[in-house]
Amino acid sequence: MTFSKRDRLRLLGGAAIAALAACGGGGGSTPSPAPSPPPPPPPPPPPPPAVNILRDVYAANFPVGAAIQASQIQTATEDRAILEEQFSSITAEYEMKPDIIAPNQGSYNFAPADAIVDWAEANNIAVRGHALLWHQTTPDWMLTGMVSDIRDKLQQYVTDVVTRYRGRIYAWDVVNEVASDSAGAAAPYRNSNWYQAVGGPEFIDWAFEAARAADPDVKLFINDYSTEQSSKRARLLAIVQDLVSRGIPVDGVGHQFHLQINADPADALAAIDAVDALGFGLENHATEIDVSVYSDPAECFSSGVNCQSSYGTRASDVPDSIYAQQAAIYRGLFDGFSERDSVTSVTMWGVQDAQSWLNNFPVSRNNYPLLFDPSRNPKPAFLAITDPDYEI
Ligand code: 9MR
Repeated sequence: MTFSKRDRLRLLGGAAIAALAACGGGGGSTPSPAPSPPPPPPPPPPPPPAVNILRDVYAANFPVGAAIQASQIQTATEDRAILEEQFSSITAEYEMKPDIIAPNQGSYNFAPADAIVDWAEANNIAVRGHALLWHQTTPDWMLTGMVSDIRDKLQQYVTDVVTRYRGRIYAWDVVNEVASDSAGAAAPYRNSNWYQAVGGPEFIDWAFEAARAADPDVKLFINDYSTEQSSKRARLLAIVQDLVSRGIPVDGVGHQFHLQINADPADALAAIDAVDALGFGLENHATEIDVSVYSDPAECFSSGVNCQSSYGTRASDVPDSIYAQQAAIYRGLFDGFSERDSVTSVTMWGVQDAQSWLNNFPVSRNNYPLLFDPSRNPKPAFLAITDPDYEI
């Protein structure tokens, strides 16, 4: 039997009390009866919880979030239990986007978003809002008519949604993925449906201004992917620089950080440092973290060719060395985030691997990019970021 330090202290305490009683305790002259045999040692304390608690490990640094779907929390699922135990923030994976909230002009569908926010509040979990404007989830009706109509519709939508959740959401991704992936006529802006309908990037200003007017306290973010790559980062930061210098109310930059297994955490941390170096005092949120077990070339993403072949349909099909590599990336990220005061929120893009969008992107193939496996077991990546003594 082995004893922990706590057991030993407890045993020593018990022995000290027994010794005191044997000496007559408080003194007095009556002769003591013959000593009775010492009591048996107390039973050992219950074993510590099987896993550390992610939200507690980083409580002094930032809330740790996960993207969730309403279906994960409406009944007592295993995912809900993990969320309630491990996470301190959530993001709706899609229920707070305009195509879900406002598929048709003139009526709103807030029920799934409300269910998520109500549950989060009841469980002392903060809510990160995502996303007021994204080219992929804009309902058609919003982009029809004259530019002034489009502006009015955007302002109305942003005002209504931000007002509804005022005081209940700590940050909004106001615009998502507005930077371009390459140099082109519209660069640094994405030549999106919004950019084309408005004839320029003014819709970004309108969205931020309407959001600020609706809630003076919520933090307003511009969110994008691939900021770990210097060319994309430069285009996003050019947009940020322009917005802030014109007084548009931007509080921070969201970095999605959808990484691959060959990623170097230093590149992601360089993106945080680049925002800090702008000197505007902006916050940084890591908003959609996952680390694919694959490493795919550019043409896999652009046209689905030359993608790495699937490891298989069972989590155990992935080599241990890959899980170890993934764990090292996660540890590098979380250590680096903890060292940077400007990082004020960190979110995983899902709870467990079966939920991940990467099972269907860039091709259909089982992927295992998150902290818990499809059976909801904590992975080496989870241990690496919750236990500094865990050896990768
Ligand atoms: O993971 C999300 C998926 O379930 C949704 O169907 C999709 C459309 O709403 O959005 C996915 O999340 C995206 C996020 O909102 C923005 N960055 C890329 C994410 C993956 O596509």
